[in-house]
Amino acid sequence: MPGLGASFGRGAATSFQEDLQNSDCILIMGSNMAEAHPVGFRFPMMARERGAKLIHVDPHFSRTSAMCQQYVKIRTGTDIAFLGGLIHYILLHDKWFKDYVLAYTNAATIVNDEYKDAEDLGGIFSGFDQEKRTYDAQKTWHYEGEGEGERTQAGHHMKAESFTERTGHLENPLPPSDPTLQNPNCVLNILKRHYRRYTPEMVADICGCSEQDFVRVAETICSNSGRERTCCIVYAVGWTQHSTGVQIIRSATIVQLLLGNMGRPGGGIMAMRGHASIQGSTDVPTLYELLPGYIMQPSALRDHGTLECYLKQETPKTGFMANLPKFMVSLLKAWYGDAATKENEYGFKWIPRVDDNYSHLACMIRMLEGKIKGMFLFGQNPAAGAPNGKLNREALKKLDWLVVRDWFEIDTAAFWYKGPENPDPATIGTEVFFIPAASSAEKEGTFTNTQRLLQWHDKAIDPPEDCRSDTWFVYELGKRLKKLYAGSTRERDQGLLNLTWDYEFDRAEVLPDGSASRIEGEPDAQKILMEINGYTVADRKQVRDFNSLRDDGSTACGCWIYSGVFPEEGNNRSRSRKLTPGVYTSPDWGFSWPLNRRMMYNRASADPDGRPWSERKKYMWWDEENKRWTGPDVPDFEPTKPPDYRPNSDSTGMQAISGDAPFIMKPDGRGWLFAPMGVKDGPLPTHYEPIESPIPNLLYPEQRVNPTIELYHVPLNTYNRPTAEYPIVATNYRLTEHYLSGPMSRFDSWLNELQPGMFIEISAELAEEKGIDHGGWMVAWNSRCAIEARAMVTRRVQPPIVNGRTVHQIGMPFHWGFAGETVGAIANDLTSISADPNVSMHEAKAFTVDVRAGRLEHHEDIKPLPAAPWPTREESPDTSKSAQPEGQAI
Ligand SMILES: Nc1nc2c(c(=O)[nH]1)N[C@H]1C(S)=C(S)[C@@H](COP(=O)(O)OP(=O)(O)OC[C@H]3O[C@@H](n4cnc5c(=O)[nH]c(N)nc54)[C@H](O)[C@@H]3O)O[C@H]1N2
Ligand SMILES: Nc1nc2c(c(=O)[nH]1)N[C@H]1C(S)=C(S)[C@@H](COP(=O)(O)OP(=O)(O)OC[C@H]3O[C@@H](n4cnc5c(=O)[nH]c(N)nc54)[C@H](O)[C@@H]3O)O[C@H]1N2
Ligand SMILES: [Mo]
Repeated sequence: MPGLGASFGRGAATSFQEDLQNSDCILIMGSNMAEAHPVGFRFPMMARERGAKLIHVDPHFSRTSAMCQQYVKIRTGTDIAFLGGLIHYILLHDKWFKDYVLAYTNAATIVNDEYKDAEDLGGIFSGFDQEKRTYDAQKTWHYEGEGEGERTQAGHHMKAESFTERTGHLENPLPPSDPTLQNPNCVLNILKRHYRRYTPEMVADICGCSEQDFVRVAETICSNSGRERTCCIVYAVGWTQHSTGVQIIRSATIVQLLLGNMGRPGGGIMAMRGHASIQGSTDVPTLYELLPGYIMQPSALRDHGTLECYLKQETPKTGFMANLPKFMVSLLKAWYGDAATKENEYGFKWIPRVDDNYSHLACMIRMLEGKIKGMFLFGQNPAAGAPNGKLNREALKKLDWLVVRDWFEIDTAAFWYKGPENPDPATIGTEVFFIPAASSAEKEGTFTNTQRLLQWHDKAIDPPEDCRSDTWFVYELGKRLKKLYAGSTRERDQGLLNLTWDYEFDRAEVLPDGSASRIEGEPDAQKILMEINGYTVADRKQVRDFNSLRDDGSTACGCWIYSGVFPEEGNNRSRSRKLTPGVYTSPDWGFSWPLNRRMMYNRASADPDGRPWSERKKYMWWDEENKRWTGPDVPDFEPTKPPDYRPNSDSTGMQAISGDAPFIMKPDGRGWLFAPMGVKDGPLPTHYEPIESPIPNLLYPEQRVNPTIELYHVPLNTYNRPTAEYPIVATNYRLTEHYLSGPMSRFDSWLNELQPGMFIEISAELAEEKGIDHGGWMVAWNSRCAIEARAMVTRRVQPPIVNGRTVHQIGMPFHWGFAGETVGAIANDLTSISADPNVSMHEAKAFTVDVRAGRLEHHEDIKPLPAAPWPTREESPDTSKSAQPEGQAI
């Protein structure tokens, strides 16, 4: 089962945190960077010292807000309205960076004329299948002349997460365009129409901010973008954890492309990722629908029977991902070694095929339904950390066995005898195996941080007693399984039997104090990294980088995007620690994928002719004398392709990308303002209300929420109706002093002293209305559960005025549970399970509740309150207006 963490903070920063110091303006939105990324926050602070403007847009005022010159309070879940307002403002006031936009984006590209915009169809786009509640993008969103083609989108069960699925496929790398922008179907005109009603008034009405505050933000961002200045956008899970999360991030990319901020110093989009190495766990994924390096997992529901069919279907004709066959075959060689031959398609048939949504949340629903027998849990605490904590705990009770490998007896390991429901162990059949895990200081390996940087850490000491590293455990488990299945002739066992499994330590493992390790059987993490980097099969020499990979079985590589991290014996680049004075890209500090490149799309830092846009914002440029791209970073471009190179419409692969097209992953090399494919809920971000929201959609009254959202209608997972029953908007967030669902901090007495217990932040107005005292107890509940906590009455949360009416909004940390030195209510008992269509993300950042003063008298109170029967799965294809209860669509 994929890691919970992995499914929460998807994305990758386009740049590196040190580069934030070069920004002239930083918009922090959906992130509390000062508290959740306090070390990296020094760079926005350095920018501010140099005169940059910092802006924070967030439902609650935090330490980040306090450090910014502008703070705008918004209602949670309304970011697309805000960012759509920015797009409208940029276009209306002609603030877009014309030379950049016309050359580097698909602004001038013509979309086929069957395309109908959400603006014309009341909030849905053409190509929508009412029954399945999915879009067929290929049908009507494509560029002029592309036609439907052979390729279809992956089914709904496959999230659009592989590079090839995201970047799509074009027959013609030079799609028809109108650089004069007269054609009504060119992207920029579609964009103008789509956002024409996202006016400052509309933004203020939906988001609950003031028009003036919004306009001030828009002016600040626009006046700090262009040739001479750049603006960066920083986000984290305040954006991702929404039913529209992927589209919120898309909106930011549109803003940044229009303003010419992508691929330039001080620009870009900084995805602030979470857990140590969560970036790593999506790169070499713990995800069900991806193979390492964002290669699509073969699917049982597509034409993936043979490697040939798979590659034929998935390989784009143009752009960088045309290299897919090299990466795929090299991956198979790394996994299956000598057993992978041309004759058996390198063992392709041994890879399991996906046939449904197996993301964490979907699996917990299956578990609740009794369809899953056992679970291994490596460093994850779903009993408190996953949305709908109560449902998660109930699901665990349905298991036959559960293995928890952790440092502490966490909530998920103790669910059978402790917890808000006072469980009776005699009634629970789950056998729980608690296995102690080594901590990061007790093992060696790499972390990949938020800026795609791999850094090696040595083992400082051996883990105590029976604690072992996760690598030790998995390696040992693999060895035992191989032994168990040895000699089997069943086809389905051959993958396991042929798996290369040879990471023995064949050098002495010496600890920093010079003593020998006493851990027997610890695999050599360095060997694993060497395999990930890749090697030539004949002589087992490390390959320099992924440009050396081949599709004929002569090379092996465990994860192509990491190739180059260990380019030759003895050169573990993730271990390098050299700071080069004066070069802030620090190319000798760790290894930044891909190819040790710090900033993605950096070809865009030069103009179409290859000259820096300005002296002040110089980064990479074309060196005419030496005929190559140069600058302080690794060019994100073919190093010797001149700016004036032009393909023709028959060109394939990288040949099809012209010398002035910086977005080489895309099949046309352009930044996509309009996405003709690759997103499942629309080619343009559109404002929808959160699944739970007390107000209608002011922009599209007929279409309340994202029409493609996946809902799970099971008794413990009801959704609150947009009625007066749960009128209060709620969100949640982190505290510097605690970590996630709390195991890593709730067992630490010093941190507990600093933040001793669960609380809910409420406004003075709400406190007065409900008679709740500051510091006193309060109860928050909805149709799923009820929790009690101390009330913090504060001006840090203030009710937004939405469409002329006061909407109360509250916020709370989500760090507590029932295990640990301090215990407290679980915020996630109030959140629900749902899945956004692109990445299966839940909507923990926006839900509804009601509150009262006082305490929960006894645990009986926690029984779910009467659930509204609407919406059900059957009823929810309801974009047909007539079927709507209360005239509203979900
Ligand atoms: N101390 C500490 N540091 C951490 C963690 C921790 O638990 N403790 N966790 C780590 C992990 S795994 C992650 S993923 C990162 C997460 O880092 P962040 O995303 O910064 O963490 P949060 O505090 O959950 O959410 C950020 C902000 O989003 C706001 N927000 C909520 N809803 C919305 C919305 O609809 N729109 C907007 N614009 N803002 C909204 C919240 O009010 C909050 O201020 O932090 C990492 N760092
Ligand atoms: N309501 C709400 N829910 C959220 C979020 C939110 O903002 N709001 N954020 C979400 C996000 S972004 C994330 S990342 C998830 C995180 O959710 P989880 O992944 O469940 O994170 P933790 O609660 O920190 O649990 C991690 C566990 O790993 C253990 N551990 C640490 N190191 C190791 C190791 O090396 N080996 C092993 N075996 N165990 C180890 C720790 O002791 C801890 O018990 O929570 C999500 N849930
Ligand atoms: Mo996270």
